[in-house]
Parts: sequence; C-alpha cells; structure tokens
Amino acid sequence: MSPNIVGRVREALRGGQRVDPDALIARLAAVRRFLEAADGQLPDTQLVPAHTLVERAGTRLSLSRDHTVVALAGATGSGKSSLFNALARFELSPVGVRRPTTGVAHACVWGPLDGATRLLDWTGVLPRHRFVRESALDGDDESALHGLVLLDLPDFDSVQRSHRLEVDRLLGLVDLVIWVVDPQKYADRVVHSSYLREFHRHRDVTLVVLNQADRLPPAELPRVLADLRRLLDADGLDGVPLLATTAVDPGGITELRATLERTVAERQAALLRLAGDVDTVVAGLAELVAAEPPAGVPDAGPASGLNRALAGAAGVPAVAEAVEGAYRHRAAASTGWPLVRGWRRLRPDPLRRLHLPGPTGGGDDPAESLVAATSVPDPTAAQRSALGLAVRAVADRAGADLPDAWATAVTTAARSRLGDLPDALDRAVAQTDLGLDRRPAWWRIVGGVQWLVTLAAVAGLGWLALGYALRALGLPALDNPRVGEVPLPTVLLLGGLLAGLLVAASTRPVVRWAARRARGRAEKRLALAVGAVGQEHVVEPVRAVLARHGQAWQALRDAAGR
Ligand SMILES: Nc1nc2c(ncn2[C@@H]2O[C@H](COP(=O)(O)OP(=O)(O)OP(=O)(O)O)[C@@H](O)[C@H]2O)c(=O)[nH]1
Ligand SMILES: [Mg+2]
Repeated sequence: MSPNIVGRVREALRGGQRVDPDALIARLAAVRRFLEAADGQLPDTQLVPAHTLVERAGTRLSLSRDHTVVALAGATGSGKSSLFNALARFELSPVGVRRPTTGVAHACVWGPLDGATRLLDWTGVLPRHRFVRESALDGDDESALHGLVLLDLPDFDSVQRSHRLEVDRLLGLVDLVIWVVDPQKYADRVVHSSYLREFHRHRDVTLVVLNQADRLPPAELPRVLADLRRLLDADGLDGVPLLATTAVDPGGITELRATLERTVAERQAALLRLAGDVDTVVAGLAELVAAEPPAGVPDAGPASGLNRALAGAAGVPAVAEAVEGAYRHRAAASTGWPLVRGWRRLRPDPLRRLHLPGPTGGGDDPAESLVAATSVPDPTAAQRSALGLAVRAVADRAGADLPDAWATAVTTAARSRLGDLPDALDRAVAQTDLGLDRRPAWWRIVGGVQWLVTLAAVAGLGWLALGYALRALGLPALDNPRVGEVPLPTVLLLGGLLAGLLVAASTRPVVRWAARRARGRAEKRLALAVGAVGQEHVVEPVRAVLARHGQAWQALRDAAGR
C-alpha cells in the first residue's frame, strides 16, 4: 500500500475534518429555523432541498451512528459488483457479461444485522438482497470492517431509467460514495458532468477507484491515474483519494479495504456527509437572503408620503375645514347678537353634515365599528391611486435591498390589508376627538354680556313703550331719569343695541383666529389617527416580513458556521 495514498486518505477523512455531532445538530436546527422563518414568505419550490435535508438528516442521525453506509457507484461494467464481492469475499452480487447486470441495490453488513436493519429499511434495499458478514464466523479477519454497510448500486449511465432513479435516490442517502471507473470509460462525460461535479461539496466523503488496473500495462497506470486526477481536479474534487484496484485479484483491493477500515473506525462519514449536505443547502439558500438585513421600514414618520396619501383618502382636509366652519358656526351661536342667533341655528352645522363626531365610545361594539361611520366623501379615484402608489413606495423602499422573493413578500404584505383601509380610516376619523365637544368659557362670558346688553335694550324699549301708553291714555307721565340730556330708557335701548353690535363685531376676528387654531389642532389629531391606521394596515405587515427575513438571515448564518 502506498504510504502516500494512505496519508492523503487519512488527511481527507480525518485531518482537521472532524465533524462535531452537536455542532452538526445545531446547524441542522438553524436550517429548520430558516425554513420556519421563510414559510409562507418564499416559494416552496426554492425550499425543497432544505426540507429534504432536514428530514433526511434527522432520520439518518436517529437511525444509527455506529454504521457507515458506503455505496459503490459507477458505469455499467466498471466492476462495482466485482469489488463488492471481493470486499465481502463472497459471490453475493451477480457479476455478468450481459450489461447492465445489477438492477437493484445489494447490501452487505459487517457485524450483526439487527442494528442495521432499520438503516437498511430506510435505504430501501430489499431483504433478499441483504447479506451479513458476521465476524464470529470469519474469525477476526472482518472485525475491522464492523459497522460497514456496503451497497452495490445499479449503473448510473443505464439504458434503464429505473436504475438511474435508484442510484440518484441512494446517492442522496449514503454516507460515503466510492466512484468506480475503469480504464476505458474513466473520462466519460456523463460521470463527470452528471455526478462527480455535483459532488464537489462532498469531497470529504468521496473516493474514486480506477478498477481493472490489471488491464493496463504497468507502465501506463501512472499516466492514466494522473490523467484521471486532472479530470477530478477540474470537477472540483481536488484532494479526493484516488486508488487503483483490481477486483479479480485479492491483492488488488488492499488499499481500498484499508481505507474503508479507517473510515468505519472513525465513524465520521455519516457526519461529514451531512455536513456537506448542509454546506450545499446553505450555499443554495444564500441568494435567498440579503447580504445584510435592512434596518427597518424606512420613511414611516408623520410627514411620510404614506401618511399624506392616507390623510387625503380619509378626507382629512374636508373634515379639518368642517371643524373650522363648525367652530365659527358654534361660536357665533354662543356669542352672536341674541336677537339674530336663532337665524344661525337654522343653518346646518358643517361637522354634523359629515355626521361627525361619529360613534362615541371608541367602537366598543364591533357591529357598530363595521359600518361606515361618517359621511365624509369617499376618496376620489386620484386619491385611491395616490394611496396605492404610496403603499407601493413603502414596500419598494423596505424591500430595496432584499432578494426578489422577499421583496415580493414585502409588497404582498404591504398590500394585504389595503381592502380594509377605507373602513378603518373612516372609523379612525369618526373616533378622533376633534376638540369641539366643550364650549370655551370665553364664549359663555361673551354670550352672557350679549344677554345683559340685550336685556338693557329690551328694558329701555319696554320703559319707552310704557311711557307712550300712559301718555296715550292721558295718565300721569313717568318721571324718567336722564343721563345728561338723554332720557335713561333711550340710553338703555340705543346703548344696549349698540353695545350688542359692537361686542359681536369685535368678537368676530377672535372667533376666526380661534377657528383656525381649532382646525390646526384637529388636523394634527386626525393625522395621528390616520397614521396609526397606516401603521397597523401597511407598516406592521411589512415589518413582520422584514422580521421574518431577519430571522432567516440569522438562521442561515448559524447554519453556515461549521
Ligand atoms: N480484468 C478485470 N476484470 C474485471 C475487474 N472488475 C470487473 N471485471 C469484469 O468486468 C465485468 C463487469 O463486472 P461487474 O462487476 O458486473 O460490473 P458492474 O459495474 O457491477 O456492472 P453493472 O452491474 O452492469 O453495473 C465482469 O466480466 C467482471 O469479471 C477487474 O478488476 N479486472
Ligand atoms: Mg453490478
């Protein structure tokens, strides 16, 4: 046995490549976390390899860690069955001249069959194709291979499609693969492009043997081996052990046997295989998450385009204008000249026309909160499309640095509650305290003054009327006090009327100013209410998707840590 080759085998199968089972289990748990985070967010088809891995690895690890499942794979006639029989030292798998010979996998277990039964059931090798090498019968010769489960596979380049499917299925399950090539077909395109190249992440659990070495002139062997090594390097399998074997000569498989003994003793192949599988899956998933997770949903502040569009769709400007109008209307009704106040009451209150304030009590009754609460005009087509664009813009910005699949998930989430928005906005407007519930104290004071001066005028009028009546009936006239030259009743009447007009006139600019302030206050409260609706219906769903992406991103980082 060439010490050079054994050294390489040892290096590949042992040196620095040990897989800690706990670390592997943690990596698999991370892949599972990735799948949970991605569930419902990414297309299922992109997650199939990861699901397959999680399921297969879980089963493989639960079955038996003491066994190493090794498969002999290769083209028809390369000598797989011959090597299988040579290693087992029995004619277990028929070797044939008619090609292809082996149609279904055969298995040989070294050691008691009991422990390997469930493993073999899992691989699907039929009971009649299972064989056992018990060391009790063989003496100590075979004990070094205890724990080996060797599979002889059908040919992968078969004319029989079923062979190929069987090979693909088993290559997904086994712990170590021995690729058997022969001097005639070692450069065949199929083995390299369809299999070896695909296996580059499993080079820790890959072995290549050039069988039928006896068919080559001894001087040719090194040249063919060097050529094959070059092809393997091109396949990305540099460093993979490459052995020459002769199945028909018991001395021609010594190196292979030694390598298998070492592999079985190490009990690392299953772990190395699964670690390679995790590497493959992680590499495949890498493009499904961003390089760095986005910090959050950008531009969700009160002045954002979304909030402006929401305010437009909710009719906030119309409501704010109605608040200003209602303030003036109500202020005039309280502080205006009492003799014309009744007139004003006949004119409708601009807020009541919108059925505002709407339902009180914050929508405790779900039935009530389901019906449109206000008569604020429905959003126009332009407002609806502006809202659609603003929602789209939030999604675009949030998903800008994400891979396509997540960006799509973000857009879907942003639009997911768009249908609920009109009602939610209407309810939010209806339930907003517009600040007009209480009459300001100064209205009452001014109103009181208006009543006083009006009463003075009425008193003056009554006094004057009484004087005229007495005079008309010829009764003694009243002794009217005078203010300067003017009789008091006249002063009361004219002064009262004049004061009423003056108070009304001087109050008007104050009312206008206060109405504008009331409008500003209402606008702020409405903006807050409408912004909260936007948060709940647009920003939160987007944030939830970003959180899922963050979890997936972290899980993938954990899964990659080897
Ligand atoms: N000279 C020589 N002949 C071999 C060697 N290995 C296999 N053969 C012969 O090659 C032929 C095919 O061998 P098999 O072991 O049936 O090949 P296989 O890879 O199992 O073929 P399939 O089952 O069809 O996939 C048989 O005639 C073997 O005797 C070898 O190392 N040297
Ligand atoms: Mg065969």
